[in-house]
Amino acid sequence: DLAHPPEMAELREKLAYWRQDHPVARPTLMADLEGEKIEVHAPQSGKVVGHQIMATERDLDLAMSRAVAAQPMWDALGGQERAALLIKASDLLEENMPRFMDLCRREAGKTMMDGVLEVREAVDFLRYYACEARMLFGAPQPLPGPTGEQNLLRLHGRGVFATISPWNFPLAIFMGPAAAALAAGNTVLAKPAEQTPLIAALAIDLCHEAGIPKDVLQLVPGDGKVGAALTSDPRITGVAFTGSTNTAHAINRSLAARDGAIGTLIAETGGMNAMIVDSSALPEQVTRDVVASAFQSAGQRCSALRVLYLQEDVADEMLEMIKGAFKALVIGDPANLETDVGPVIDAEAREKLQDHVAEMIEDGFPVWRRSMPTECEHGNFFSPTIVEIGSILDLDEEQFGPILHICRFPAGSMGKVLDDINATGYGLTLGLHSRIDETRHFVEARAKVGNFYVNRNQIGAVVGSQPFGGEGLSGTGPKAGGPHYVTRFATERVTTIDTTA
Ligand code: TXE
Repeated sequence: DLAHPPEMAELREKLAYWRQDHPVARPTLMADLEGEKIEVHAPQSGKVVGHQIMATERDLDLAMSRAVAAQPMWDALGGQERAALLIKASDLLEENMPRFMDLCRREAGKTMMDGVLEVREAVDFLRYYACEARMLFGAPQPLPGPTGEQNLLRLHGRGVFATISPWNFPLAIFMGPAAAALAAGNTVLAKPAEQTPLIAALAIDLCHEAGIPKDVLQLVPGDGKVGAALTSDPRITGVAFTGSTNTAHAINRSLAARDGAIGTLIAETGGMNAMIVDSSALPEQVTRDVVASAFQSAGQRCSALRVLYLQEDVADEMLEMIKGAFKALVIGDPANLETDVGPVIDAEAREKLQDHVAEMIEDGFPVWRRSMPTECEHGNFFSPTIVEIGSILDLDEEQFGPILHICRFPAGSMGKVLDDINATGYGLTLGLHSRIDETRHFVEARAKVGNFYVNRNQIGAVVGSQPFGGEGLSGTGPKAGGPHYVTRFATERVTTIDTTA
C-alpha cells in the first residue's frame, strides 16, 4: 500500500523532530574541498538549509586519480565482499530514515510520505544490487567448448564510473546507479544535483561508515559545469546519468569527443507519459489513479502522467470526477501530514511551468487552476493545473510539474492515439484503464514504452518487481532495479585453456 507504508506509524512519533528547522552540519565529505561555497535553499520557504562546495578542477583531478588507483583492489575483492559492504550501507541508510526524511523535506520540498518512499527505494536498490554482486561476480561461469578445451567467463568492473543524478529522487536515484556500479567492481565519482547535495553527502558518509573505502566511492558536489568536466575526463570509463534528455545528449557528445577508451552511457531521462481511458473503465478507479499519477510529488516524477486520453462518450463524466478530486488536493507546506502537493524544486522550474500555462491560455486551450493558499506565497509553489488540448502533439516538451493535459478521442480511434503518443519519441510510461482484454493486448503490442501500467496508477516502481526505465528520448536502458542493470556496468573476460597440454 503506497499511501500507508508500515514505517508511517513509527515515524509519526518522530514528527516533532522532523518538523523542526535545525541547522545541518557541514558534511565531513565537503570539508576537504576547496571550491566556492554555495547556499542550499528550502523550496517551500527559501530558507538556507546548509551549504555546499563546488568541486574545482583540482578536486576533480585528485578524486579521479584516487578512483583509478583504488579500482583494481575493489574489483579483486569479489562479489561476496562487496555485497556485504553494500548490505551494511543499506542498514545504515534505513536506520537514518528520519534524518533523510528531514533533509528530503527541507532540501527537496518532499512530503513526509514521499520521504519514506525515497529512503525505502534507496535501501531496496542497495540490497538488490548486493544480491546481484553475489550471484554474478563469484565463481567463473564454465562455457561449452570442444573436448580438450575449457572456457571460463568472468565478469569484472569496467573502471571508474561517474554517476550524475537529479534532484527529484535525491537519495534513491543518487544511490541506485552508484550501488550498481560498485556491485560490479567499479569505483565511483558520484555527482548529486546542485539543488540537493546535503542528502547525497549524508548518504556517502554512511556508506563510508559501513566500510566502503573512501577512494572507492567519492562525492563530487557541483553544478552542470562540474558534471561536464567529469564526463570529458578520459579516465572515466562510463557515466550513469538521470536527468533531462538534452543533458544526456551533451554527455554523449562529451564521451564521444574524448580520446582513449570508448565510454559507456547509461541514461534515464524524461517522458511524455500518457494514460488512455476507454468507456469500460471504472470512473472511481480512474479518478484516484489519474490524480495520484499527475499530482503526487508535485508532478516531479519522470513517470508522472502528463497527458490523459479520455474516450469521448465518457469524457464529461470522468472529467467532472477528476476535477472534484483535483479541487480536494491539499496544497502547502510539506511539513503538514495532510499536504498532497508541496512546492516545485526552484524558481526556475516554477517559471518554466508558468510560461507553459500562459502559452496554453494564449493559444485558447481551456485551463483550470487551483487557487494558492496564502502560506504558499513565499515558496516555489505552483498551483496544480488541468489543461484541455487536442492531442499530445500540441505539446513541445515535457512539463515537469503538477500540470495534467486532457484530450478526448472518439471510440475506434485508439490506434491513432497510440501513433500520436509514439510520435513524441519518448517512451517511458503509459497507463491504460480498460476492462477489455483485447484492448489491453492491442495497446501492449503497439506501445513503445518501457513501463506499461494497467488499471492502476503509473508512478510506482518497486525494485526487483517492476524494473524501471524507458526507450527512445526517455533513455538507453537497461532498467533500473532489473536483472540486466548491473551487468551493464561490467565487462566480460573469457579464459580459454587447452586441457590436453
Ligand atoms: O536536469 P539536468 P534538471 C528532466 C525533466 C526536468 C529536466 C530538468 O524534464 O524538467 O530534466 O531537470 C547535471 N554535463 N528530469 O535541470 O539539467 C546536473 O548538475 C554533465 C527527468 O535538474 O539534466 C544534475 O546533476 N552533467 C528526470 C543532472 O545533470 C550535467 C529527473 C541533471 O540535470 C550537465 C530530473 C552537463 N552538461 C529531471 N548539465 C528523471 N528521468 O527522473 C547538467 N548536469
